[in-house]
Amino acid sequence: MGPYTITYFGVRGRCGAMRIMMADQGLEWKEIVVDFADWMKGDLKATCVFGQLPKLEDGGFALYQSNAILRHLGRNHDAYGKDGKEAALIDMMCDGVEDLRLKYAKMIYQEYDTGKDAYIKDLPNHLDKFEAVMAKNKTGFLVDDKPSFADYSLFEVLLNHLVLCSSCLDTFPSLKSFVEKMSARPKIKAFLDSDAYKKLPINGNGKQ
Ligand code: 6SG
Repeated sequence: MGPYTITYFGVRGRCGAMRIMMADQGLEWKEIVVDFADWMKGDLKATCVFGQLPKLEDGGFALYQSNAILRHLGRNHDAYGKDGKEAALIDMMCDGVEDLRLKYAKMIYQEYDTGKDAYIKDLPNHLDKFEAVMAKNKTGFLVDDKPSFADYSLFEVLLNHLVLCSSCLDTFPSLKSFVEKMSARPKIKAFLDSDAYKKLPINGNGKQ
């Protein structure tokens, strides 16, 4: 077992990308799954810096905020570019993915019944930005020539969007090829095929 422990609810949610990243990096980690009734007691919440999960423990070091966790893993495992400019571009792409993640979460948790169709209709106006970056870089990744934490985050968000709308990448050849190639990486494929992954719902309210 490696030094990492994830504490989170029994969903993919904000841990989907970090789990795929750790799997692809060949890391092992422990999972502590928090039951919502236990969470509501408030004792664990009171110990969390922002009163939220996920938490990543790296040995005795505790970290909150899913994107800070991705960055920490990126630094630790050489998935944060070759120099400061590449790191800045990777940060930029991760923040772009975060914007899409927040829009998706708002639709899933607040507007699923009334807003899903409009969300899917507007989706190309967000995906085209990632398509342009991916097409321009030509390596099959957003920045550099190997996956960074931003690629894992984008990949996971795209998998979720393919569940929402299976044709959503049909007009985006670079993103479609990216998802196919990431899905075929042996350690990612093994993880996506695992019960540990498949048993978890994408979102906490069961919508997808
Ligand atoms: C929820 O929002 O799963 N953390 C969540 N909720 C509990 O008391 N910016 C940070 C980050 O990137 C956002 C953290 C995030 O790390 S994730 C949290 O801690 C709280 O605030 C989304 C998710 N939701 C499902 C879930 C299971 C238990 C609480 C939330 C839905 C509501 C109740 C059961 C299912 Fe539920």
